[in-house]
Amino acid sequence: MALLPIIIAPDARLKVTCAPVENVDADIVRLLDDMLDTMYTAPGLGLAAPQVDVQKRILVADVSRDPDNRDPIFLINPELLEASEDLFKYEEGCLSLPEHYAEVERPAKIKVGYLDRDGKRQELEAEDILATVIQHEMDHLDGVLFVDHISSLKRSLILRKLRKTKKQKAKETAEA
Ligand code: GNR
Ligand code: NI
Repeated sequence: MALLPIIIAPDARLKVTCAPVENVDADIVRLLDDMLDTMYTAPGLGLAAPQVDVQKRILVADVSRDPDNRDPIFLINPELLEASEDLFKYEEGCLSLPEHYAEVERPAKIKVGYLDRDGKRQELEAEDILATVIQHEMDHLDGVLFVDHISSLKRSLILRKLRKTKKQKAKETAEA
């Protein structure tokens, strides 16, 4: 059990294409568990490895929102196998873009192939919020943030505010 620091945008480490996991070994399983703890503590509905400075194709998610009935999923090397024509619109947030939200439309139903935490090949079908969160996390693995799906005007506004907040935080740290 360990909580991992979450990288806040703008940061070059959120823009990289992550590498596939070669072997689901004990280190990967520990990372999955640490990511899940970090996600629940944040709290968030999902978390991708690059957000915690690990450039590997790994994500965790749990959209149950009920601490007494947790339903986590662990996806390693996820691949989109199918995506519906019909779309689902949802107000997205991101732990790497704190306090900023915007509506994004994505396929409403998806089918994903992946390795589970035992390294076994699995397939998963998801719809609505879970489909949205999985696609949001899979984007992170290719250096894509939800703001890359909205107008450049809204994106610039959000990134400018985040840059300002970062500068302010750095200044406060220097003064302390
Ligand atoms: O906590 C999160 N909520 C959320 C809401 C709508 C769409 C996607 C998400 S994922 C996000 C956590 C996060 O940043 N994952 O990368
Ligand atoms: Ni995110």
